[in-house]
Amino acid sequence: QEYTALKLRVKEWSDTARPKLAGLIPEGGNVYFVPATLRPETMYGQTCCFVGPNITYGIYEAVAGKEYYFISDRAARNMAYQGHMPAWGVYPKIAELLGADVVGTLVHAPLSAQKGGVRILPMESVKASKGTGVVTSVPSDSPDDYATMLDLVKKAEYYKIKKEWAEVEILPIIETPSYGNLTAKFLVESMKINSPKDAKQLAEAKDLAYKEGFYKGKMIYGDFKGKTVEEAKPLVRQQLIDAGDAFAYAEPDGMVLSRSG
Ligand code: ZZB
Repeated sequence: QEYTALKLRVKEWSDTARPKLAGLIPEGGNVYFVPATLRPETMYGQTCCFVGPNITYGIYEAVAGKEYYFISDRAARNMAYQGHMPAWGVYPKIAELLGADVVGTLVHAPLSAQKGGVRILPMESVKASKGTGVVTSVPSDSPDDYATMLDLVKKAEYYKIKKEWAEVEILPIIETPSYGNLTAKFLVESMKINSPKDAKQLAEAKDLAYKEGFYKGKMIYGDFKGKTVEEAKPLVRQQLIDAGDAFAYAEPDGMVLSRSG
């Protein structure tokens, strides 16, 4: 899997994370949450960024004294063999935090229409074993994100979040012939998906959203408005990489290794 790894710079830590990180990040150093995405063309529509509340994450030094990545251990190790850490195979760990510790942190999300930043929020279905364990949320085009966002708003107290962190306006960015301009909302409603725990239906909805978006979608927002999604995807990705806001991240095929070895 070839992902785009996006750099969401921390603007303000959650109350739980701040004291745990005191003195660990040098003056002038920036920490980034780094979600892995297959849909760089949807980044205009980011409304928050998800972590698994029970997943253990690290903060790793990617550029000495300057850049630090909040990701899973596994992702840090992979990145160390893809040229994204200070030296080959080296991934210095500065701190360890639980996903729950960083809920409420405010980050700057590149390209997002939310110019003031977006919040780190909990998502139970985040897999520690995939991507970076950090997932940026685009509720206009990802059924999982849409269903989770509805649940977070509905049960804000249970999730220990402020309702307004999740209650962010959903921006239409891609128009499709079958599902309109809010693909995820359309699919969640028409398939009667009631909860982020409806895993089987959500997987089906994701499949449909990918296919319709990629083959029939047209951009209705951003620099490549009017182009097809197929045309815009590599252009947005390159723009993010050129700006220093993203980099290519490949997922090694661990399944094959464990099966044969
Ligand atoms: C933003 C985005 C916008 C995504 C969209 C999808 C969609 P896949 O398809 O199964 O290979 N993701 C990444 N890492 C994780 C994780 N550790 N746990 C759970 N979800 C994860 O998965 C790739 C997509 O799944 C990624 O792309 C990410 O969400 C999420 F409009 O990033 B995506 C129709 C999907 N639309």
